[in-house]
Amino acid sequence: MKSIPMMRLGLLLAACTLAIPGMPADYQLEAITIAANAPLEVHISADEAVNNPVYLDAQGQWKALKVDKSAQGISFAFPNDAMGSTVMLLNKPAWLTLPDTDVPAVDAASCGGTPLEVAPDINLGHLEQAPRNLFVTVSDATNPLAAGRVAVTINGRSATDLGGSLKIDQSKDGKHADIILTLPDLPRDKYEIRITVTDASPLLKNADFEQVADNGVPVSWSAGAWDEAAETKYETKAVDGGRSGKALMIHGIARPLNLIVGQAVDLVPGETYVLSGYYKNEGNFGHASLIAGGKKVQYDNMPGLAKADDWTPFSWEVTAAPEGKTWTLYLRSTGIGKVYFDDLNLAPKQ
Ligand SMILES: [Ca+2]
Ligand SMILES: [Ca+2]
Repeated sequence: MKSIPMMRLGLLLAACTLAIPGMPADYQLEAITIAANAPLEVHISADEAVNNPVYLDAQGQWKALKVDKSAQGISFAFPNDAMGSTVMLLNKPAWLTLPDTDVPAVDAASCGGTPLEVAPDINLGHLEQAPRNLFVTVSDATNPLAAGRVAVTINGRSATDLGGSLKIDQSKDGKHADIILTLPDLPRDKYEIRITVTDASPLLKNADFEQVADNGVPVSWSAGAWDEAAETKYETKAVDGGRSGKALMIHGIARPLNLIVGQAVDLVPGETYVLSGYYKNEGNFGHASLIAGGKKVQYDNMPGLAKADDWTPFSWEVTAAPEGKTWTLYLRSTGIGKVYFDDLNLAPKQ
C-alpha cells in the first residue's frame, strides 16, 4: 500500500519581544527595567559593554542615555523624564530599529524541492510520499529576525523532539532567513506543521495608547462589551492624563458590564510571557485575560487590580498554551467607574 500522508503547513508570523533568550550572539539584546522614586545614581562594573545606551522616556520615546565611564566603573543617573520607571538598553546594537510596526512575512516556500504558493497557511493536500524537507524564506522589513526563537511543531509537538532537524541561514543584517526543516520519517497520517517566526521589536502594538483612531479608541486595539444588554452603558477611549501622554480609559456606566479592549498577539506556543504596565483604578475592578481559540484552548485571567489613585505598576506572568494557535490579549473591566491602563509591555519571561 502506498503511503499517502496529508500535510498542512501553517506559518505564524509575529512581531515580538525586546529580550530574546537563545538568540545567536549577533542579535542579542539585554534590556534592563529600572524603577526609582527618588534621584538615583546607578553604578555598574567597568566590564559591562556600553554602546549607544538608550532608555524609554515617559512619552514612550527612545532617547540616548548619558553614561560616565571611568576606571572605577560605569555610572549613570536615572533620567528625570522617565518618571519612576524605564526600560534601558545599555548596549543598543546598531541593527535594532525602534519602533517596529511590521511583522515578518513569508517570501518563498518549497516542499521537497517543489515551490509552494506563498500564504500564511499552505495546504499541501494528499501526498504520495511524506516529503523529506520544507524550505521557507522569511523576512522582516525593520528588524532582524529572532533566529534563536524560531519554533517548529508537528501536530503540536516539537519537530526536533520527533527527530526532525532545523537549519537557519540568516542574512548578514538578520532581516532575512532561510529556514530548512528536515522532516523525520512520518507514518501515514494527517499532519500540521507550524513554523513560528518573530522579530526583535516589542510584541504589543500601540502599548502606550498614543495613536488614536477617529472613534477615540486606540489604534491596534478593539473595544466592546461581552454579554451586552439593553441597559449596558460604557465608554472606552484614549484620554489625556496618561502616565505618558494618553492612556486607555475603560469606563463602566450601567450594568451588566463585561468590557473588553483586545489586541491579537502572536505568541510562541508553550512560551511564558510577562505582561507589565501601569494602571489607575477608581474601584476594585480591571484585569487582563489571555485567550486562545475562542476561550476553548486557553482562557487565563490576571488577578483583579486593586483601587489605585495614582499610576501603579502591575505585572502578570502567563504561559501561552502549547496547543494554541492564535491569541488575543484583553484588558477588561466589570465595574462601574473608570480604570486606566498605560505603558504596557508584553515580552517573553527572561
Ligand atoms: Ca518587524
Ligand atoms: Ca501613554
